[in-house]
Amino acid sequence: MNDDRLRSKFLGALLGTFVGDALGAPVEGWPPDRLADALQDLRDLPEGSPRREMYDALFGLISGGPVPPGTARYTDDTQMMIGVAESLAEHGGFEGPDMARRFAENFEGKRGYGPGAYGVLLALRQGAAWDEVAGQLFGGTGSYGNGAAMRVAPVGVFYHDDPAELRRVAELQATITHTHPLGKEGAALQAFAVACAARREPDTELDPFTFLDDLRAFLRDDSGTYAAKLDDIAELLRSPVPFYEVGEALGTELSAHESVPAAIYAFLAVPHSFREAVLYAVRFGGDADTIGAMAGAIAGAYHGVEAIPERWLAPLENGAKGRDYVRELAEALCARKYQNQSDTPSQ
Ligand code: R7I
Ligand code: MG
Ligand code: MG
Repeated sequence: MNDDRLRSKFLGALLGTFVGDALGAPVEGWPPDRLADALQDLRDLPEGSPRREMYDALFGLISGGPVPPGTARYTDDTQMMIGVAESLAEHGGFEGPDMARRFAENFEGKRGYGPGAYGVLLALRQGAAWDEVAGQLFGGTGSYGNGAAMRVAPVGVFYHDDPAELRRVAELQATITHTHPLGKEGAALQAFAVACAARREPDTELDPFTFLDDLRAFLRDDSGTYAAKLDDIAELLRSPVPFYEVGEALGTELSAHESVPAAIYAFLAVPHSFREAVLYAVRFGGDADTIGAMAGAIAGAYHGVEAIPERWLAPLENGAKGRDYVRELAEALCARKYQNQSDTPSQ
C-alpha cells in the first residue's frame, strides 16, 4: 500500500471517529423506533434531492435545520480518542502516566462521560496513579463500559501491521478506565477491526465473512461473549432483517459487548460507503454517538479520509482541539509510525 493511501487511512480513522460521534450525539439515547419514524420517509430518496441532503446531515434534520459551522460538537468519545492519539504520537508507544495525564487535562465534564470514567478522571486530576483507580469500579470488577473501545482508533491504525502489539496497547490503554475483561476485550476487538480495515485496499471488494474470520481468530475471550456476537453478525449478514431488529439482536447499549458488534455490523453491511455505514450505525439509536464513532473509525480506516462527506466535516467544531487539530494529530501519528520503523510503509 502506498504512503498516501495509508496516511489517508490514519486521517479517516481519527476524523471518522469525530464525525460519527458528532452525528450520533444529538440522538444518543433515543429509542430506535422513534429514530426510525423520524427517518423512515427520507431513507429511499434519490441522491441530490433536497430532502436527501437533510438526511445526509442528520444533526441538521434532528435540530430542524441547516447546521452552522462549528456547531457539530464531539463528546467524550472523541475527547478521549484525542488523548490516546496525542500520547502515542508523542512517545511512539504506550506510556501509561502520560496517556492518563492527557485524559485528565483534556477532560471537560460537559462532554457526556460515563459515570465510571467520570470518577476515574476526577481522581486522575487529583493526582491518582494511572493504574490505581479503575479496578475499584463496580464493586471491584472494573467497568465493561464501551469507553475504552470508543477511543481506540489511533491504536488500530498505529499497530495495523502488528496484532500482538495492537492487543497489548489496546488493553493497556483500556486499563486506565476499564479493567473488566469484557471492557478490555471490546477495546482490543474494536482496535483490531480498525486495523483489518486499514490493511485492506478500499478499491477491491471486501468480503465481510473473511473479515469476520480475521476478527474471530484474534479473540481472546474466555466467556465466549464476543465469539457469539461475531456469529450473530455473520447470521444477520446472511439473512438480513430490518435494521432495528439488528440493533435488538446485537445490542446498542453502553457496555462494550453490546455496542462494538453493532459498529462492526454497520461497517460490514455497507462496506462500499463511509456515509451509509455511519448513518446505519447512528440509526440504531441507543448509544448512537459511540456506535457512530466506532463505525466511523472502521469505515474511515478502510475508505480513507476522502470518503468522509465534506458536508459532514464542515460543521464540526474547530476550536483549540477541534477538526483541524485532529487532522494534524492524525498526520503526526502517521509520521511517528514510520519514523519509529525508520522506513516507509510497505508497498
Ligand atoms: O464506558 P464509559 O466510559 O462510558 C462510555 C459511554 C459512551 O456511550 C459515551 O458516549 C458516554 O455516553 O458514556 O463509562 P462507564 O461508566 O465506565 O460505563 C458505562 C456504563 O456501563 C456504566 O455507567 C454502567 O451502566 C455500565 N457498566 C456496568 N454495569 C454493571 N456492572 C459498566 N461496567 C459495569 C459493571 O461491571
Ligand atoms: Mg459520548
Ligand atoms: Mg455514547
